[in-house]
Amino acid sequence: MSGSRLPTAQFEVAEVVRAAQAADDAGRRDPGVEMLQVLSPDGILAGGLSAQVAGVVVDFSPYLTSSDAAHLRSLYRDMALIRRFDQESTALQRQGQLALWVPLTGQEAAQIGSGRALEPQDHAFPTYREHGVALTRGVELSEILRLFKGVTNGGWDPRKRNFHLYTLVLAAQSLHAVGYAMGMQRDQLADPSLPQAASIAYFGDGASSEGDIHESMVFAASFNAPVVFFCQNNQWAISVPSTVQTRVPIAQRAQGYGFPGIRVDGNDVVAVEAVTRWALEHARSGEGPVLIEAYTYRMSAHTTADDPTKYRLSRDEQEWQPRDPLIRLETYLRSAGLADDAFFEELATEGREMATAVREAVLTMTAPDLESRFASVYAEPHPLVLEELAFFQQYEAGFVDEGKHA
Ligand SMILES: Cc1ncc(C[n+]2csc(CCOP(=O)(O)OP(=O)(O)O)c2C)c(N)n1
Ligand SMILES: [Mg+2]
Repeated sequence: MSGSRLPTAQFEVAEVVRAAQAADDAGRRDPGVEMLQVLSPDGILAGGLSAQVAGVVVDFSPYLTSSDAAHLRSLYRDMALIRRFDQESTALQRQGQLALWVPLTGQEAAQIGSGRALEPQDHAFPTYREHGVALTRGVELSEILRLFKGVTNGGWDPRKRNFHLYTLVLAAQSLHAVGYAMGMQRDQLADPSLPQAASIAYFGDGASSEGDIHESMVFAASFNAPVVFFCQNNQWAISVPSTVQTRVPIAQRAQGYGFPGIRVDGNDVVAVEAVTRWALEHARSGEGPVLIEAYTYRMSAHTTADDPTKYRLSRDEQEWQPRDPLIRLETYLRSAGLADDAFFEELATEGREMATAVREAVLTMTAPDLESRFASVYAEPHPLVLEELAFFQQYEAGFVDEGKHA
């Protein structure tokens, strides 16, 4: 790109497509970095999992839960329910019930696998797309929709489930996660009867370019903070491909900070769960931070305000379709005789009932009254806020309510 002129939007799109193509040609799109996998896209399950991590062979097999049929079915159930929730939420947005929706389709395994690896005392710091992690933490799904309907500033109480509030400022939550981890580390040292705990910072491939991620990783390494950085590389930051964000696989960046980095198949729920369990235990037991790059694909739009046909190739979408995280687990469950038609039919019914309940909740949500919104700015009444409230009430009173005067 010439430095002598500012790029036009058209120029930027062409540049991005060229960069992606060049990365493809150079084999950088999927370079020789090892990607950990247990369940293949064909639904074939490997018996064990081990790999070189930061120069040491790590056996992840003790963290695999794949020999437990009920557990595998429950992982599938969580993925199916959250996909159904995603579909219903998209429909609700299209019908004008939500201001915006952020779909997660394609990322169910990355989210359910990592969420199920957490212990109750751990703390999760999400972006705006972690609906699957919310499900695993027991957050009421309709609470998420209160946020997207715009009738709450937060949606849920983070202290109840150790699932913090959605953060739209890219990567800001990684600083919160590290700070929280450092606090938990000190609390535990002061009171060894407290359980060892870790935090997990979710972020995307695009957010990995933010300064906050660098600062978080430096702090985490310096203070050996019990934190797991969990990057869902879904290949896109809105319209910018991940190949433009980084010249090396994101997992490899951990080396520069001096802690382990692992790339896992983000569409393989079994591997994601095992690797995240290992990483959390590593962090909790005082071994320090870990970076996990869950290599996945955003099968849908960035948000309901986005149209991916404007910037990405249908070729890529078709390439990722057979790697769908739900299909591969269904294939395995059926072929191993661990789930039959009745299981999948019951699950579909459960999904429909959940969707109906969520829809009813959204249709009956009401906005909080004006005073309470101003009252929650500070813990104590504040003269400036009171002044602003009075101004706003006067302003609102200036509108004629057509209903009343018709
Ligand atoms: C600090 C900051 N810069 C820019 C944005 C606008 N923005 C919102 S989402 C997004 C793309 C993020 O991509 P990625 O981190 O890969 O996460 P994904 O949306 O793919 O899950 C951008 C640029 C923002 N929210 N915050
Ligand atoms: Mg992304």
